[in-house]
Amino acid sequence: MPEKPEIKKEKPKKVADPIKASMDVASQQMIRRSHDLGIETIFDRAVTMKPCNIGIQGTCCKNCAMGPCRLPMPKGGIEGEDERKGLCGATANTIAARNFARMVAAGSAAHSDHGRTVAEVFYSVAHGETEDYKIKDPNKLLAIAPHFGVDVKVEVDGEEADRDIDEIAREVAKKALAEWGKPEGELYYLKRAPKPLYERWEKLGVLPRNIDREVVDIMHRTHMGVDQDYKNILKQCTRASLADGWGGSMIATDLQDVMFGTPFPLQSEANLGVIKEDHVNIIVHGHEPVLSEMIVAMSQKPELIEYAKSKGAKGIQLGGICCTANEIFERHGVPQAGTYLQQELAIITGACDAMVVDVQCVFQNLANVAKCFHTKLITTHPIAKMEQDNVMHIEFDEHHALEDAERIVRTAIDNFNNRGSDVMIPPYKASAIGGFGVESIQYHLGGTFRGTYYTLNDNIINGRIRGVAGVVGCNNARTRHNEAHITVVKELIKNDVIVLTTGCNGIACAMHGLLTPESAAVHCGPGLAEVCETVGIPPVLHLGSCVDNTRILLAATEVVKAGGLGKDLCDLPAAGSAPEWMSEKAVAIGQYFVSSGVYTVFGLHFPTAGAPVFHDYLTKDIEKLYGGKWDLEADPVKHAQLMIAHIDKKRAELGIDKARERVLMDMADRQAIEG
Ligand code: BF8
Repeated sequence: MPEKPEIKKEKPKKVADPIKASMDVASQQMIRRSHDLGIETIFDRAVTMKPCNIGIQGTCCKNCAMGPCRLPMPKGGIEGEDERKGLCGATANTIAARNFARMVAAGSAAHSDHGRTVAEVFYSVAHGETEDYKIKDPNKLLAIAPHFGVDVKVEVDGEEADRDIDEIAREVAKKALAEWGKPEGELYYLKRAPKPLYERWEKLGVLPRNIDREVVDIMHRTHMGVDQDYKNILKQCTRASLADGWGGSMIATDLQDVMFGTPFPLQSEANLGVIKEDHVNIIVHGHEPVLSEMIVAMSQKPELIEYAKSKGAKGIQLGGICCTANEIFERHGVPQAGTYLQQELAIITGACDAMVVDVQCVFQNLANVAKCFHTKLITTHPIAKMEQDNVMHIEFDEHHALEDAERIVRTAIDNFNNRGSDVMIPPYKASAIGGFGVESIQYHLGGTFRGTYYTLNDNIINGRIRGVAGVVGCNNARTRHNEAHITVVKELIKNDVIVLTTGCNGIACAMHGLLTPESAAVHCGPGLAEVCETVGIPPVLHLGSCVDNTRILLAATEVVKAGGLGKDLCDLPAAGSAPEWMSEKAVAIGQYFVSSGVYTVFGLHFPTAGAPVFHDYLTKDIEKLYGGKWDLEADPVKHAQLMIAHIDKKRAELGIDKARERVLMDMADRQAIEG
C-alpha cells in the first residue's frame, strides 16, 4: 500500500516581539495591532530576513558582470598579507572604498537634488513665475547674498543705498542654481567655513567644483577598472560630501528659510497620539518642504476646513513623518506623528485618511499596509512613484502648487467617511519645543553687547557646558527603535554636553520628552541644567531636518568666531553621532562632518568591516588630514562615552579642562592687582 503523503503543517510566520522592536509604547501597541490584523511590517521582516553577511562588511563588488565578487573576512581574521581579490584583482580595500564612495554619492545626490528643487522654486519666485511661494524672510536673503558674492548695497549719486530686494533675489537665484553645474571655480559657500579649515581643503585639493560634477566623478571613478587606490577614492568622497554639506544641503536650508521663514522656537507635540479620531488626518511624509508648505497652507484654508466639517469631521489634522515632519514642525509647529520606523504604524491606526509622500525614506510596503485600510497613499514626485495599483499619483508642480495641494487635501477629506470602525490611536504623545537654528541660538545663548555666541562660549570655557554634540540620523530596523538615540542623548546631557539634533533623532527626542526646558532638571548634569534653566531652553536643541545639519556646521563656525575655543572646527570640544543610522545620506553627512574636523561616531555597524586597512584609514589616519575621523560603537552608553572622551581631550588641548572657580575679590585684592 502506498504510504499516505505526510501533510506538512505550515509553520506560523515569525513576527517581531513588539517590546524588543521598539522602546516606544505607542509603536509597541501598533506593532501588536498589526499582528492582530495579520499585517506585516518592517519589524516582522527584520526578524525573518537576515542581512547579507558579506554586503554588511562592504566587500561585495557588483560593479561589473563578472561578479558579484565576494570577499568576506575569514572567520579567524587575516594573518600576514591580505590576498583576497576580485576577478579583476580589486582588493578588499578598493571594493569597500568604492562601495563607501557610492553611498556618499547617493547621499549627496539625494540631499543636493532636494536643494536643486528648492533653488529652482526660488528662481521661479525671484523671476515672478509663481505666485504660490513668496520671500517670507528678506533678512535671511540679505544675510546670504554676500556669500554668493551678491551686493546688497548700491551707489546712488555717490551715496550708498539699499539695493532693490527683487534684484538681489534674481542674482542670488541665478548664482545658487549655477552651483550645480558651473564650469569653473569652486562652490561659494566653502568660504563660510573657518579660514584654517578652508585652507586645509584647498591644500588637500578637495574644494568641490560644482555639486553635480563631484557626484558624477564618484560614479566614474568607481566604475570597473578606474580608481584602485582607496586613499584617492576617499579623497573624492570628501569632495562630494563637502559639495553636499557646504553646498546642496546648505543652499536648501538657506533658501527654504528665505521662502518659508527662518525657524524660531515654538511648541508642538510628537508621536502617533497626535492623530485625532474626529479630524481628517493627513500625514505628510518625505523631505521637500516645497510640497509640505503648500499642504500646511491648504489645511488652514477656512474653505477647506468647512469642507471637512461638511463631511462630519471637526477639522483637519496634519502630522509629519521623517524629515518632512521636521520641516513643518520647525516652521509651523505642526506635530510630528513619528520617525522613519513609524510610517507604517501611522496607517495602522486606521485613522490616516491620506498619506502624502514625496522623496526619500518612504517604504514601498506602505502601499501594502494602506491596502488593508481606507488610507489614500498619494505619491507626488515625478522621480518617486510606486508600482502597486492602490497608489494615487498627484504630481506636484511649483507653478500651480496651491492648486495641487488643494487637490490632495480634498482627496483626504473625501476619504474621511470611508474610514472603517477599526480605528485605534495610541494615546501617547509628548510636548516638544523645536525651531532652533543659528539665529535663535545666538538669541538665547549670545550676548547683547559682546560677541555673538558669547554666553555659549563662556559657559563652555567655564565648564558648565562640557561640550557640544550633534546627534542626528535615522532609525534602523536592525536595532530597537529609538533606544540608542535616547540612551546616547541622555548620557551626553547627563554629562553636561549640550545636544544639537536633527532628522529622526530629533523626532525621537521629541517623542521621549527631551525637547522641553523642564527635562533639563530631570536628565542633565548640574552645569547644563543651570544654563538651560537660566535661559529657558531644552538641553536638546532641535535644528530641523537632515539638510539642516548644515545649521550645526554654521553654529559650530559661530562658536569658533566668538573666540576662546580655538581657531578651527576641529579645535572645539564637540563631536557628532548617528546612533541608528541606515541611509546613504547618513554616510554623506558623516563624511562631511569628518572632513570638516568633527569626530563622528556611528552606531550599529560600519560598511567597511571587511576591509580592515581601509577601515583603519577612516577611523584613525584621516584625522591627520582633516582634524576629524570616523568611529564606530554599537553600545549606546560606550558610544556617548567615546564622544565625551573626545570632548575632554579637546578641552585639555584648549587648556580649559580644569574647573575654574570664580574668585570674589575684595578691595584689598583689587588694590594689590592695581598696584
Ligand atoms: O533625511 S534621519 S531615516 S528621514 S535619512 Fe530618513 Fe534618516 Fe530619518 Fe530624513 Ni535623514
